[in-house]
Amino acid sequence: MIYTHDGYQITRHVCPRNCYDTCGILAYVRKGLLEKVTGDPEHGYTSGKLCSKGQTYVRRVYSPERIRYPMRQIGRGSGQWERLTWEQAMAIICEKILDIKDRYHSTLPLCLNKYSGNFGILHNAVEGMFNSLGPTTQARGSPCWSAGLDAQLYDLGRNVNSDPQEMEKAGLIILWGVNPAWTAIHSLPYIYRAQDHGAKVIVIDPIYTQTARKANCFVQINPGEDGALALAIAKKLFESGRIDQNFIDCHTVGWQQFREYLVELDIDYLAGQCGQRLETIKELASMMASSGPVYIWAGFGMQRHINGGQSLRAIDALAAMTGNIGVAGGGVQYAHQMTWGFNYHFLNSPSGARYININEFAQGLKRLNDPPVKLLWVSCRNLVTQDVSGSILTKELDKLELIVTVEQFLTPTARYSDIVLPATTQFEELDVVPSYWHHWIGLNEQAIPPLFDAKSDLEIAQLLAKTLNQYREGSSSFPVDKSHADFLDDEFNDRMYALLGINHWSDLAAGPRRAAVPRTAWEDKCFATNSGKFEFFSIKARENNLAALPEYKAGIAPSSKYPYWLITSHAQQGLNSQFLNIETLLKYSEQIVFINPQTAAMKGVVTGKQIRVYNSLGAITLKACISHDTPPDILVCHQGWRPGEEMRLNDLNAGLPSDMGDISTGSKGVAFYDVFVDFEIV
Ligand SMILES: Nc1nc2c(c(=O)[nH]1)N[C@H]1C(S)=C(S)[C@@H](COP(=O)(O)OP(=O)(O)OC[C@H]3O[C@@H](n4cnc5c(=O)[nH]c(N)nc54)[C@H](O)[C@@H]3O)O[C@H]1N2
Ligand SMILES: Nc1nc2c(c(=O)[nH]1)N[C@H]1C(S)=C(S)[C@@H](COP(=O)(O)OP(=O)(O)OC[C@H]3O[C@@H](n4cnc5c(=O)[nH]c(N)nc54)[C@H](O)[C@@H]3O)O[C@H]1N2
Ligand code: SF4
Ligand SMILES: [Mo]
Repeated sequence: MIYTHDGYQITRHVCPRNCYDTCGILAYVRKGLLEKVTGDPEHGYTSGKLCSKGQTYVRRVYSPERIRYPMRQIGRGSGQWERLTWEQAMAIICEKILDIKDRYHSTLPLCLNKYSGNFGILHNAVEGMFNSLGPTTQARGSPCWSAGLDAQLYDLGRNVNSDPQEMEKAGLIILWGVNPAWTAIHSLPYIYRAQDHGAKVIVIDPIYTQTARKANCFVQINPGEDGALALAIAKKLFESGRIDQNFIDCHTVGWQQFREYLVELDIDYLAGQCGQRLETIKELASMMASSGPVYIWAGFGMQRHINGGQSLRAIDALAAMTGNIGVAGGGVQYAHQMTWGFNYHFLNSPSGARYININEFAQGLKRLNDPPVKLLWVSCRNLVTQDVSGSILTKELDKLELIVTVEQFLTPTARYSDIVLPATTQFEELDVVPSYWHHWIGLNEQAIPPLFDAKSDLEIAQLLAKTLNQYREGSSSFPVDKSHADFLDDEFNDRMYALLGINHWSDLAAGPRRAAVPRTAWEDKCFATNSGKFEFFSIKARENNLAALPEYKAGIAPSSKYPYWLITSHAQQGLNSQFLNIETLLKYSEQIVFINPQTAAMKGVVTGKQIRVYNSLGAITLKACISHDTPPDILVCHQGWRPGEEMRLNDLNAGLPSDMGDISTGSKGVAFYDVFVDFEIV
């Protein structure tokens, strides 16, 4: 698996962050030291390139800030840490687990909160270990993509997408609430190539983003009003007969009802709602009708609103009525789960588990009393900065008897814990990592031994299971003697091997493989809905108390008390709360709020001024930057965590639920971008 070249041992890796791109990486090790990383040229989508965050990996691995040893905090939040051995840490945790079990005659007071720090499949060991303890309490759902996933399940039946490379074949690309120039940079070459072939690119976003700068046409939409825009365009196309009747007749159900609905719609009202002139809608309709295949990339950003799922259903309907589904270079691309068909044997059975919506975690902790949660295990998460309702959350955390966080850095969540356990990076462990955007899967080899006392989430799960059983036989059924490789053997199956065209996962050492899934999603037009067709009218949606049709559902608008939106979209140099603590990225380490010049002038704010941004939930102080990129009624502040930063953007976020998410992830999504504030000079 490892070969040498110029004195280096070169190993293959995958960036396991929650990122569209899931890049292939090569690591260069000499004399046991990781000296450099590059992109893996064998990766067909990321083609040997890494983003600025990926370029920091050597510094991240050897960062002086890394947690080196298990540690106990004397007084939660005190900052007084004492080093423990693994044996001591495990003893404290196991004694507490058994004590709780005895007092409550139940394992339900044990709670797990895990999400997206590392998407490697062996990290599912954490859930597996927890499930092996008996019925526990677990955070379920996603802060990220649930509403959009459900929308496409209603319309299409499965979460499937086309190969991003298909963009090259598009006549028109619509980047709808997505900012790939920051969040998925490896998609840009395909967009540029399409432009070279004559394709036009439209960006639909409330903010004039870096992606918008690359477009031929920018539509500055009112937040949460994508449904209004999609339906207005749909009405225009329908009225002028520019629809694909053949596709509609052969491959859809519910057209009759949708058509009747379109007839009733008031286009002036819809245009007003989304903040567009009728001419713009007319122009967008004619671009859609005259440009060849239309490739719509519906981003996660557009669905972070109370009506996010319904808005995506309207976009899907627009694509379907114009025959833009199942055609090369067309479709509505959101995210896929086609290459995640592992066995998940080690998850064990979560039977009897009690769930808390991950987006209402604080409220869930507060609500559950019979029995209450007493121990929290946090893994691959920085919930204190990333979750909504931050201030309620910390109050609820205060009531817990033990918080254990498995981490690489002393994040605000780790600092809120009693015990931190040091986690390895992807260069110190074996794994396999799929993507939710492209169709490549890569092997993540081990390049170097774990630093200091770090262990992988899998090893930690095994150590906990083993120690618990030493204390009390039969406490955990999690397999303790298997290696990472044994677990990969268990996780792969014939279907995954056939999909990747390999006999064994270790064949991936020769390079990442593209799964043999269709490059064009739905090319056979056999949809996975109950009807087997694209469903304009979804009985399933109606059964779930949602509109059966992709009807217009208005977003919410600012009030006179809190007249500005606060949009906290994803940062260029951070990956959620990660990376801004790494030396080379520290120069981006100041939290800035971008304000339209007109708005700023009204309050006498100039660039560099500290302003207090507030609403009924709290207040935070930020440095202002005047920017023409944001409209007068929106403040923009990119999410992220910087060391030493106590202020948290999500303290201002009530975490309104979005409309969908239960069927794909077990809980509704969250309207991260429906936040309203006012501000003043400090
Ligand atoms: N550099 C970087 N890359 C990342 C991440 C990161 O933090 N940094 N995070 C990763 C993760 S976890 C995710 S989920 C993805 C997210 O990446 P994207 O899918 O690009 O999503 P966001 O950044 O949330 O928002 C994208 C755009 O949606 C716009 N937007 C907000 N509200 C609306 C609306 O109502 N309508 C429309 N049309 N647009 C709207 C925002 O202004 C923003 O420019 O990126 C991944 N990649
Ligand atoms: N205001 C606002 N808030 C948001 C969003 C937004 O747009 N605006 N976006 C939301 C979205 S889309 C998402 S996906 C969430 C993401 O929220 P989280 O899933 O909490 O993701 P991260 O912030 O990346 O934090 C993951 C943590 O895992 C740690 N980690 C990395 N590798 C490992 C490992 O191998 N083992 C362990 N145990 N830990 C590891 C990292 O050091 C990091 O601290 O945030 C959400 N929060
Ligand atoms: S953060 Fe995203 S783009 Fe950057 S290296 Fe990782 S997967 Fe690639
Ligand atoms: Mo996300």
